[in-house]
Amino acid sequence: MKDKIREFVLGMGVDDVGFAKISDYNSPRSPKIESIFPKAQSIIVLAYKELSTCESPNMQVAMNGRLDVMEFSRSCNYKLAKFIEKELHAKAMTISVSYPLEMSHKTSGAIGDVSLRHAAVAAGLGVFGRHNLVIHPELGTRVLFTAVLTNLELPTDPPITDNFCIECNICVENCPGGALDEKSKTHVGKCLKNSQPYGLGADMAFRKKLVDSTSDEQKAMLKDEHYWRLYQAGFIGFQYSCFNCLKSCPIAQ
Ligand code: B12
Ligand code: SF4
Ligand code: SF4
Repeated sequence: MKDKIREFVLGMGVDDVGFAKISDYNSPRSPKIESIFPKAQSIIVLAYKELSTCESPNMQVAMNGRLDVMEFSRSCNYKLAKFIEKELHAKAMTISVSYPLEMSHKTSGAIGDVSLRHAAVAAGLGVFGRHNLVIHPELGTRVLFTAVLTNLELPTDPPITDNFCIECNICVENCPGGALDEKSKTHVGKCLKNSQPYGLGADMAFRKKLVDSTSDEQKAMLKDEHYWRLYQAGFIGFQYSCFNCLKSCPIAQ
């Protein structure tokens, strides 16, 4: 069964795939899988190489590369889920690259329904590095994940026991916000300030300032590039302005 699924996934152009029994997935801060899909038995994790666009100093181009992977991965997730339902006569549910996310005070909009890093580690696709990202043996850090949950019983792939991180600290030194200074913890606020300057925090601050401003100040604010970028983020979705930890890690590059 795993071979059939692997062949289907790799045939779509996905870079790698791994399997884990739900009981082997352990992400202490994430919701229990039973609360998402009570009969789920396994998680299938798909790995996609991030393009060299992440190296571009032009943030539109860098983000466009991310959008390409996101769109491709959404299609692959859906096709795999359909394959499982139609050909293997089982149930499947897709987990996307990042959003939609639960946007609440409880999660601060920073906890996915399934932690794809923990799922990738459980499925033998990589190990955590000093940057708190998962390093894949061939794709390095420039890898994104999606997943499909299913009630098929699929045995867990062997875990990776090597530690690829060489503790060179390049990721920590290249983080513009100091978000990686503390080991094994990404400081969410510090990262967001740099990686998503047109996110929820910026949107709230802009609106508050707008209502507290005079009519002339409001006109100036609406003509400002900052608002134009917020506007674009409003319909495109998350706009990352930093890829430093992802692109600077030398492993497998
Ligand atoms: C919300 C989110 C964020 C938030 C919050 C991050 C956070 N604290 O988890 C913010 C906006 C800060 C963020 C930033 C980034 N993100 Co993000 N993000 C997510 C998302 C949607 C959910 C993550 C989540 O649920 N976190 C909450 C819980 C699970 O985290 P946690 O238990 O507190 O674990 C943290 C630490 O304890 C530590 N950790 C946990 N266990 C262990 C074990 C060891 C041994 C070590 C060393 C560390 C460690 O890692 C976590 C980092 O704080 C995932 C997609 C998904 N559904 O998984 C993508 C995801 C994690 N992001 C990703 C990426 C690439 C990024 C960015 C590079 C931004 C960008 N330009 O793309 C940065 C990198 C930040 C970094 N170095 O950690 C990728 C990571 C791919 C990979 N190779 O690992 C993911 C998996 C998206 C994807 N589908 O591929 N992200
Ligand atoms: S994405 Fe940028 S700001 Fe966020 S942790 Fe990585 S290097 Fe730091
Ligand atoms: S840049 Fe260096 S310290 Fe950071 S994760 Fe990669 S190998 Fe580890």
